[in-house]
Amino acid sequence: MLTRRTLIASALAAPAAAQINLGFADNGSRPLTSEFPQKGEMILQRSSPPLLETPMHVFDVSDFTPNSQFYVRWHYPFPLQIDPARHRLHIGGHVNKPLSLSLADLARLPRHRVAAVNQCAGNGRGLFAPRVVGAQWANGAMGNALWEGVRLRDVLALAGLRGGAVAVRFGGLDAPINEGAPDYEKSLPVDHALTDDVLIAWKMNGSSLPLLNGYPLRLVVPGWYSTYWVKMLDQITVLDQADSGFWMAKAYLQPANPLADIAPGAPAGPRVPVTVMRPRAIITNISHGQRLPPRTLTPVRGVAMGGDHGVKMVELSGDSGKSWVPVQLGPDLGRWSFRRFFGALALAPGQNIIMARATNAAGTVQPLAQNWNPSGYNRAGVEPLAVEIG
Ligand SMILES: Nc1nc2c(c(=O)[nH]1)N[C@H]1C(S)=C(S)[C@@H](COP(=O)(O)O)O[C@H]1N2
Ligand SMILES: [Mo]
Repeated sequence: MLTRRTLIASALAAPAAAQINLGFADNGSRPLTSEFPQKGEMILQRSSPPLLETPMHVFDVSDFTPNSQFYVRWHYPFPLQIDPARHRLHIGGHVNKPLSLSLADLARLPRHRVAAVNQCAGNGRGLFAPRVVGAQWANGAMGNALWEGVRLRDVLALAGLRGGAVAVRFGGLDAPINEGAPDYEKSLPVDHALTDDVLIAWKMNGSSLPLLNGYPLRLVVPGWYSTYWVKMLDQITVLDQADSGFWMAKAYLQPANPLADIAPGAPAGPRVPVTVMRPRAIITNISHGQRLPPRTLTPVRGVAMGGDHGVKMVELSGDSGKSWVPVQLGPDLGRWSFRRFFGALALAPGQNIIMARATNAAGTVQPLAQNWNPSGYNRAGVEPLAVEIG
C-alpha cells in the first residue's frame, strides 16, 4: 500500500493545482452500518440525527442510486412514524387562500417526474485541506434518483400568490431539541419556486420516499444543493420579503465569488447563499491509494453531473492533468441527472495520478484547482486519485 508519506511526496511533486486528498485512505475506511430502517450498508458519520454516506462503489453500478443506499442527512430529530392519512401540507402566508392539502389532494394534480442529483452542499467537505469543521463527508453525500410528484407551481396556484410575493419558505416535521433553536426552514426566491422542475415529490425511483429521505413528501430543486430539498414537508409559507431566518440568513453561506473560493485564513468577505451546483466528475471504480495489477488499459468509470446544466463531456487524465482524453458517456437522462462515464487509461507501473473532469452544456469546465472556504461548501475542483500499478 501507499504510505501517507509517499502520497504527500507525490502530491508535492504533482502540479500545484493537483492537490491530493489526504483526508481518507478511501471511503471504506470509516465504520459501516446496516442498522438503519430501509437502508442497506452505509458509511456511518453520526447516528442521531443520522448522517449516512453512500459508499462509492454503489455509484459504479447504476444511473440511479438505490433508495436503500441513498445518503441521509438530518439536522434535527424527526418523527419515526408518520400516518400518511393524517399528513397535511399547509400553504399560507402571502396567498389568497390558505390551504391544507392531504396526500390524496396532491395526487389529483398533474403528475411530473424528473431525474435529478441530490447533493449536500458539504459533499466532499472531509477532503478539504486545510480541514474545515462540519460533517466529514467524502464524496458520497450525493445520489441520483427519479423523483415523482407534482409541481410546486401547481400547488402555489391553488392557493394563489398575492402581489408582492418575494420568496417561498419550506418547513418539515423535524424540530430542534433545544428550546429556542431555529426550525430547519429554507426558502426559494419566488421566480425559482415557479420553475417547471421544482417538485413536491412522494416517490423516489418508483417507490415511496424512505422515511430517512423525507417520507411522505419532500421538495426537489434540481440543479440546486440539497439544503433546499426540505424533507417531511408540511409547511409552505409565501413571504413578501426576503427570509431572514437562521437557515437562510446565517447558515449555508459561501464566499461571494463564482467558485466559492478564498485562501485559507483570509477574511471571509461578503457571502451569499449556497444555491446552484457545479459540474463534477467522480471516479467510482478506483479508490484513492488503491493498488491495481498491470494491464494494457486500466478501466476508469464514474459519474458526472453538470450542475445546473447537462453534462456535455467527461475527460480523463493519467498524468496529473497534463493531457486529457474524452471518454464515452452513458445514457442522457436529462439535464439534472448523473451521467455515467466509461473510459480507460494506459498506466505505467508505479504510482499514477488519475483524474476525471466534467464539462457541462453551458461550456463550464470543472477546474483543476480545488476551491476552499471555511464551511467546506461547493467543492467542485477535480478530485485526483493516486493509483499504484504493480
Ligand atoms: N426537514 C429537513 N429537510 C432537510 C434537511 C433537514 O435537516 N430537515 N437537511 C437538508 C440537507 S442539508 C440535505 S444535504 C438533504 C439530504 O437529503 P437526504 O437525506 O434525502 O439525502 O436534506 C435536506 N432537507
Ligand atoms: Mo446538506
